[in-house]
Amino acid sequence: MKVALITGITGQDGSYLAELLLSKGYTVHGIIRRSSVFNTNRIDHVYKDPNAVNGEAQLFLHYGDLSDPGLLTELIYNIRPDEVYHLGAQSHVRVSFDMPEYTGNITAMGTTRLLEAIRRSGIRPRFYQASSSEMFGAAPPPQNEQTPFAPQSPYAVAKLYAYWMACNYRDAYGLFACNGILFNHESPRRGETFLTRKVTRALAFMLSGKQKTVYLGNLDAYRDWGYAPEYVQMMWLMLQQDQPDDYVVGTGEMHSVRQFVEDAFAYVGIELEWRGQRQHEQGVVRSVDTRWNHVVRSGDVVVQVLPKYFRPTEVDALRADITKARQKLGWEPQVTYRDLVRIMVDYDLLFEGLHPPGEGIECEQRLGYGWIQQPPYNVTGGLDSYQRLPVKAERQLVRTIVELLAEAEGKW
Ligand code: NAP
Ligand code: G4F
Repeated sequence: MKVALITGITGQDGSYLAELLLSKGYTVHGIIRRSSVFNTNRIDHVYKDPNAVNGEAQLFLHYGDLSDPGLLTELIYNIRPDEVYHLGAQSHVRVSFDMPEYTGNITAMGTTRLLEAIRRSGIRPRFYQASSSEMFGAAPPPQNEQTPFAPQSPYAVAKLYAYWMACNYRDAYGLFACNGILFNHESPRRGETFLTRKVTRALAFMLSGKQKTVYLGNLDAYRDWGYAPEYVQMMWLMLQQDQPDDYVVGTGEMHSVRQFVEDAFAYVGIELEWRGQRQHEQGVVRSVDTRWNHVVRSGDVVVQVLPKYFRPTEVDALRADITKARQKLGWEPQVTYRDLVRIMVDYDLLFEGLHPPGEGIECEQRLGYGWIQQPPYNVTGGLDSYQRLPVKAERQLVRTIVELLAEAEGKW
């Protein structure tokens, strides 16, 4: 039975990866940060208390931090992992301009500390480095493994340093180290301050009468947005190859921020039009489905652009050239951009206790990600309380909603 260690297990990707590895029979160890409030809500549903359940626990959590080299060495030495997935990072690009030194300390130096912990321990796990398409920065799309890097933020510079450290430990010490250069990937578990989730969550809040307007930055950047659960499968696959290598993973499609906003609103029957200039633009409701006109009306300003959300230097356009991953790993993304918008809106509506259109949930079920458990949120009382329903009840609730939707459409 293989043993894996995941840094960043409480994050979006870490939580999906933990579920994937558990479904493959791995024993999974994760590093979590001490926090004054619970920060494990993305993985609570797969955690079994090792003290309470005889022999059943396969997921073990350890306090630690990427700033603490001694502890990292101790953890590697004691856990003796076969595979290390290094996902922990200060991962927010805009925040990295506010905290450049901290971002360098955690995102760049944290990687060196972990690599050194591995080297000094004498244990030789396979190593996955969570590299980012942000490293391509100003390089025009499409970007692939040969594209010269041109980072545009402290985050991207830190990730580039970490990328080269992983390459160096591969060349210098023969470590089986792989860089997954992943383009943006999203899900209902995406952090609430990243663009896609900020929009779909705000939309759900508007439809439940809790919010009037969402405040955004640059609407004219383009991103290659994919579905996170598919991307963690690629992380695992990279470490199962005969030789270590670096791979670009994306969908090969790109869309603007503006389009994402329009498509999310259009999916629930709200049409937008844009007024004003770049840094002060507004998204105004042109028409609205009668279902929502008790909370949203024609003429409402639902999007307001604010200069403070612009970045000092922006990455204008990212689109992956996935030829290598397609040829060597058989990568073919299943969830399209259109599906992704629908999945995220459906779940955020569900989390707000609203009846979602359901095409996204249906798509997710059709594609059969059997290893994903339903998102660990309170689906009845909204995101505010974060009280959990038992997992079975959550699954039942989602199933019931899907059945009701199908029935309503005469498909049953
Ligand atoms: P995320 O949701 O922001 O998760 C980041 C994780 O890192 C969290 O578990 C966080 O812990 C942990 N972390 C932060 N600072 C830490 C520290 N000082 N010590 C230990 N752990 C720390 O990010 P994600 O979207 O899952 O992304 C996973 C990785 O892939 C990141 O390295 C990210 O930069 C990279 N990446 C992401 C994308 C994407 O589109 N999602 C694309 C390319 C690369 P807390 O929960 O306690 O905050
Ligand atoms: O969702 P974002 O914050 O993601 P960004 O900056 O592309 O970074 C994400 O993807 C990277 C992979 O390429 C990861 F490495 C990184 O860790 C992270 O997961 O912003 C997407 C776009 C940007 O162009 C941004 O300027 O949306 C634009 N945007 C416009 N208004 C906004 C907002 N982004 C955020 N977060 N918040 C806004 O209000």
